[in-house]
Amino acid sequence: MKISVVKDILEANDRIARENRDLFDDNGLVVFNLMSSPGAGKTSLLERTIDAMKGDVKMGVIEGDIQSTQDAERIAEKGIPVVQINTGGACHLDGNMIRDTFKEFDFAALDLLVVENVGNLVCPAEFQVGEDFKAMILSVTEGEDKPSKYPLMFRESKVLLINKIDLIPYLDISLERFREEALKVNPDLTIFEVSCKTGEGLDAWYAWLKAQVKAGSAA
Ligand SMILES: Nc1nc2c(ncn2[C@@H]2O[C@H](COP(=O)(O)OP(=O)(O)OP(=O)(O)O)[C@@H](O)[C@H]2O)c(=O)[nH]1
Ligand SMILES: [Mg+2]
Ligand SMILES: [Zn+2]
Repeated sequence: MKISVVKDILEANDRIARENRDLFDDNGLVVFNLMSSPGAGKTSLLERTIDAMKGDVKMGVIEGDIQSTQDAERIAEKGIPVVQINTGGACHLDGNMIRDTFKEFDFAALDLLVVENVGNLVCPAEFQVGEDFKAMILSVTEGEDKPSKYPLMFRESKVLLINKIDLIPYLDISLERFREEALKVNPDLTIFEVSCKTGEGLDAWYAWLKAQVKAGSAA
């Protein structure tokens, strides 16, 4: 007897992610998967981005954390639809977890859905969730060696935000080297140097993101 085996978890996940993607496309929804190590500034970036998009782009957010609803509460303060996923230990989101949130959203009423992944610089990059693109944040306190030591997320991402540039005066680092090291791993990265504390550099990110939403919903 021939026994068929789903070759691996990633293959099964890719299938669910493709179904998610079809549903997003049917609703003209642009979706990105926001990843970084814990505390690099994902929720801070979203708080500012929601304010900047108001009136132009209708946003929703899925928050992924091992436990707690703190990030979803921060997003809910902004008055947009948000769902918290608690993975209960798993250190990344997968397609199935994202699918489980669908009943909570009215996708037809949204233009942009952001998935804030679990803070982790490694395996979130391995799991598609149905996104149009991946975005990542590297904060300047993490060090210029991170792209070469944790290359997958840098390779998989379309856009990199180098965050916390307001802290540079207190650190012994070179912003230029951050850029170079990231581009060595992925020469196609679009890079923004920003501070989610002061707002520096974020206007360019908002403009870029609005252009993505416009192009994506027209496609
Ligand atoms: N100085 C400085 N602090 C920042 C900046 N962006 C975020 N922070 C601070 O960094 C800490 C973590 O920020 P969050 O936005 O919660 O980070 P996160 O990536 O969402 O964290 P997790 O969801 O737990 O992985 C908070 O204390 C923020 O106020 C920045 O640009 N400059
Ligand atoms: Mg967060
Ligand atoms: Zn994981």
